[in-house]
Amino acid sequence: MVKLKKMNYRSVLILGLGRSGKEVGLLLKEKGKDVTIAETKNIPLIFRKKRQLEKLGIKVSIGPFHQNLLKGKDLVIISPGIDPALPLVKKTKLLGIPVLSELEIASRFLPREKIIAVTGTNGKTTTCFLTYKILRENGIKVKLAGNIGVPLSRLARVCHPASFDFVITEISSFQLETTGTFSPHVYAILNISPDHLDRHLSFDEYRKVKCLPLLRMKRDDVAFLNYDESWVKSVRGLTKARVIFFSKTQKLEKGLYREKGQIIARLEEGNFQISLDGLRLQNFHNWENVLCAVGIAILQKIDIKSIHQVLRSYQPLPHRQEIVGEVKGVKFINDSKATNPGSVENLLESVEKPVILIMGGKDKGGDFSFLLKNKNLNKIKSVLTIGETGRKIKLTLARFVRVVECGSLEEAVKAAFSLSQEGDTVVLCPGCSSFDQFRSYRQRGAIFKREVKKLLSYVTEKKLL
Ligand code: UMA
Ligand code: ADP
Repeated sequence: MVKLKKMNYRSVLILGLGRSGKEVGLLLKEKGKDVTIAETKNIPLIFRKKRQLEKLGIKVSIGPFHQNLLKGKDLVIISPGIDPALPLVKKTKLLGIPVLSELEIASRFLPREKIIAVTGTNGKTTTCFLTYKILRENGIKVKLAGNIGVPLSRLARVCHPASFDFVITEISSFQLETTGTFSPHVYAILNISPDHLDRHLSFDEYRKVKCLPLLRMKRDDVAFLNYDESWVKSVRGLTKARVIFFSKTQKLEKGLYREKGQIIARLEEGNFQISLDGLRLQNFHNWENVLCAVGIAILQKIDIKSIHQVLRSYQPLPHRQEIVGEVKGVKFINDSKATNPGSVENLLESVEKPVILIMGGKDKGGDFSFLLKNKNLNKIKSVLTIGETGRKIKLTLARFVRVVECGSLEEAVKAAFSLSQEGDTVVLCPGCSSFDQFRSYRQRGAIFKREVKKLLSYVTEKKLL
């Protein structure tokens, strides 16, 4: 018998009518709550959603977030994109009305022993997909949800808990920030580097948020922690859960590590070795994703041979160091999902020199001066900037490398090609999110690929090859 947490609130206000707001609204309406959703954007899509939801008895208010919205409400739920520092959210707290995230609410309607959650600054999506594939291909009934794209509240609404064994949930700091009880059965922290500092007060605050589930987990839960990162390693003391370390750089007495083309696992479940022959996820940073996914699979008693097979057949996801092609001996790579400064460092670790970087996008408070201390700085031949952070990146890096402000991605691709020579690599590695100029990192990556194709057909037509 599955035990779920209580949800005594009667009249709720949800802020934000994106995917999360809509799904948590539908979930709570089905549970008999009085639901109002408020959204500030007055665009046709929002009006369409309003009409749809009002037919189902959900009230939708479009316009500025006004204090009146709080009248009669005993709970406010915020979408991940809603900053808790907004005046209305602050007012809510002052009035003593609880503020919780969509993730918190969704998790109250799901059995915690079925939740496997993955967080970290980079590698979440890759790890979630890989874990999902290994489990699914071994007959485990598994779902994917969370920051990866499908709000967890959708799963809580449309899937009966008996219809799946586990849900692999990608977790962002935005979703965790306003949780009160969220506590998965398995929780992995892949790595931590500064990100989202336009929203979290400091790097320290961001890290604290990532620890919240650890504080709530129980003895029979499992936390996977990256042994290579001193801070991630240090949080082991915060949890009652069993801790399993993984390391891509050193041998561990207990845990999972990589040694001479093999994964070695030394766990309570036994000692295992998996050959990494033929694995496509070969970049150094991907090892932590692979180690973590393998650890989770071993806990589920999945046969080592099957894990090996899935690892070998796994195709890396697009927009993550994706090779697009070559034009006149210049290689083009799409790393549009590199949305924070740390992921630029990972890219530099993976590529050979000389590299021409296309960087920039929405300013998330990231500090690019770290690149000046990076041991791979000399791999960068030039930087071409796009978007909101173009000037900031130029001011930071221009004394050390050639930086050209291009504004648009189309211009940056052309400029990169004209500055390149045979043997160079051009990488779209923004280090910033995409929302200043694009709908998503996917659209940004797709435009980059389109522009590279255009270049290729141009040089082919003109017989420049
Ligand atoms: N809004 C207002 N007033 C405001 C601010 C926002 O009305 O003052 C509205 C917006 O107009 C929008 C809604 O609130 O309609 C906000 O929705 P949202 O941004 O939370 O979007 P969702 O569609 O619910 O998507 C969220 C995650 N978005 C963010 O974290 C910003 C998605 O992660 C996630 O896939 C989805 O829930 C399902 O769980 C995206 C993301 O960029 C991919 N995540 C960040 C990242 O990966 O770095 C954390
Ligand atoms: P996330 O979901 O956390 O954004 P992704 O798997 O989508 O992670 O990868 C995002 C970016 O980070 C890509 O540029 C990818 O090459 C890089 N990356 C993937 N895994 C890791 C890792 N473990 N450490 C650092 N960077 C990583």
